[in-house]
Amino acid sequence: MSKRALITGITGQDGSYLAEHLLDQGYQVWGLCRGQANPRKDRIAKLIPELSFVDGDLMDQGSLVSAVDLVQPDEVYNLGAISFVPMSWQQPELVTEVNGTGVLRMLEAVRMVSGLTKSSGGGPPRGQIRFYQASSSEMYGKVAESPQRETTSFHPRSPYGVAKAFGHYITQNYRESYGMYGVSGILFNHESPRRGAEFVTRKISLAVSQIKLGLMDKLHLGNLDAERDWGFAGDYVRAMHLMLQQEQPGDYVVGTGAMHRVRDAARIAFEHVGLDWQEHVVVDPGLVRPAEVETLCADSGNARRELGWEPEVDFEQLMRMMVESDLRQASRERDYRQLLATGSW
Ligand code: NDP
Ligand code: GDR
Repeated sequence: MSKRALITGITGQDGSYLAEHLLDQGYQVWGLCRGQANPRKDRIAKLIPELSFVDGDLMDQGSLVSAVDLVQPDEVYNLGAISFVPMSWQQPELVTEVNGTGVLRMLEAVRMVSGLTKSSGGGPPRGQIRFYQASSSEMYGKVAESPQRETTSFHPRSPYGVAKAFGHYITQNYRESYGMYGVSGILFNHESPRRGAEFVTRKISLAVSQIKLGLMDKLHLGNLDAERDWGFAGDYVRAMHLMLQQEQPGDYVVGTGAMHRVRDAARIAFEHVGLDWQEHVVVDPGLVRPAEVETLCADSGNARRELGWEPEVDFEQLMRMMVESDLRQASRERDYRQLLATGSW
């Protein structure tokens, strides 16, 4: 019998890579989708035709219980969130509801369907359903030690980071209170050609492709000195799956251990198409955050030793992969527009 997985956040970057990975491993995969006509659902359904869908919203407890009951999954991956950090200053209450309380709702759905009640303490995990929570390096915020590991204390710098810390602790609490097999992956920034256009790496790769084709000239960025540990999303979903295959549940830090600045991302991307980044990048103080996370770097020693996980794509390869992908897409669109303008089909 093949295993069954339920993924929230299926229309997002990680949802798509994780679904592909699990299907490759022989799983049946369901994606939780919200809204009566979500255009992103059509896109992912075209990309991954083997996927099944179930309705639900992290804001709606009943819908989550119904979804878990219908799918009867072996594994639940809770990736759904409002994931763009600046949005969490604009709508802090909504972000807290989805990214924080939403985790609690998903855990409650798993607990109810599994029939779990209070743990008698200790012993092996109980219940059939294993739960993965998408925790974030944003919980470290103003870092207390570098690189950051599982034991590094949290000092989140945004409502997003605070909500993620709640999700992290409540997952630990369900493990301790109910004996649930629940784990959190503390993932550092990971990117890909499927990354949302609002995040800095994709904003850069999209702009570079447009500038190279003469369709725009300037790229406005905020803090060029912010340092991140950027990896490839396709590598990181392997770690999510491995975490749920361990005998004992545990939380793991996942990152490459290499740090780069925003300005390095811009330089590599522009250089890849033979351009000088300094001629095109404009610093816009309006894009600087109210409380910035200046630097993040992962110590993934535990994930490497205990899960046998290793990243395969480095930062330069990642930026070049994203630029190449956007350049192909932008060239196709330009050719299409030219065809339309000249009428020569
Ligand atoms: P995306 O922003 O690409 O995807 C977010 C997903 O969440 C979308 O599918 C969206 O669906 C869904 N979602 C939003 N609101 C709700 C809701 N109310 N109910 C159900 N689903 C909802 O994020 P990523 O794929 O990049 O990240 C996946 C997870 O990992 C997120 O939780 C993120 O916070 C976390 N994370 C990401 C990192 C990264 O670098 N990518 C690093 C660390 C953690 P819809 O189409 O309906 O809007
Ligand atoms: P982050 O990713 O906030 O780390 O969260 P993002 O790519 O948005 O920012 C990274 C760093 O770049 C700086 N920056 C800019 N960022 C954006 N978006 N746009 C700009 O123009 C710009 N200029 C400079 C930012 O200030 C920041 O320091 C991502 C998300 O995927 C979260 O959901 C996830 O939890 C964390 O990564 C780990």
